[in-house]
Amino acid sequence: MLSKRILTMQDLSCVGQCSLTVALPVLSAYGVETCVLPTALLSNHTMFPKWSCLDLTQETRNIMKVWKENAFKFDAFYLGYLGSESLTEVAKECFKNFSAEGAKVIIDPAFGDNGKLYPAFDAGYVAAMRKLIKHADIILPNLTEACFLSGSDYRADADVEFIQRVIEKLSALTDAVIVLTGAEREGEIGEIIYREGKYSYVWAEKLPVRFHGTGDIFASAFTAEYLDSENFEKACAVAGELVAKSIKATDGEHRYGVNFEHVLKTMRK
Ligand code: PXL
Repeated sequence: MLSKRILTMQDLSCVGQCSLTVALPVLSAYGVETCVLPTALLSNHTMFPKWSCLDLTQETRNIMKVWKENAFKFDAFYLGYLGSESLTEVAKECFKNFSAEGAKVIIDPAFGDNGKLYPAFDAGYVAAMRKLIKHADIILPNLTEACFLSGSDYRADADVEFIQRVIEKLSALTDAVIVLTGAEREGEIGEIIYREGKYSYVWAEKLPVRFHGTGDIFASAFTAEYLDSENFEKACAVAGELVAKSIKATDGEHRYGVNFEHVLKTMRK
């Protein structure tokens, strides 16, 4: 079996599961050969009171120079938290130089939640992401990111109708399939998928707790399942189930992430 080789581009946070420390184990467990382009090295993710951050823009350019000499190509790119505007330019260079034929670009904008930007970001980063998503085949924004990208006011009590209006505004900026994550309706949470002017929906039971890092688990499992089946609804259902099982397996300090390791372990035959 010829497997797909993907490149994931996101930060490496040493403490607090997110980004690469989630993407690598999840993608491997789902059988996807994964290469990495680390965008930044952080002491921990930015939901802790303090953090250090080394932006790796310069080193990514050194890495890409050698990759060119080695003629590396990837079947898909999966992007999460990058960290700075210059890294969105690096991402574009990456797509241009290292795409195998028919390569897919999947972008999780990963810059905010609950109506707010993450601490490291500002309007300039949102504007850079707005340009980057033009290069995507699939984007995975939550409602906060969809609102910032489309210039809509965020509403914590958003219903499906409101979310669809935001999605339609966002669709003016990109031809990508939009998979809006974390949509809510009575007692349920799920994804609203907007593809070629049509909607589909994947709903599951809403759990009464929220944990940091679940967006990255969702995006990683979605990517793995989508590359295998090319079925958006199935990819959302599989990813949503991994998140729900991981939340159920978790007790303890929320900022450290959910116990997805336990779920991956129980996937062993
Ligand atoms: O999970 C998103 C994420 C990824 N990487 C870093 C973060 C966050 C969210 O706060 O701080 C460094």
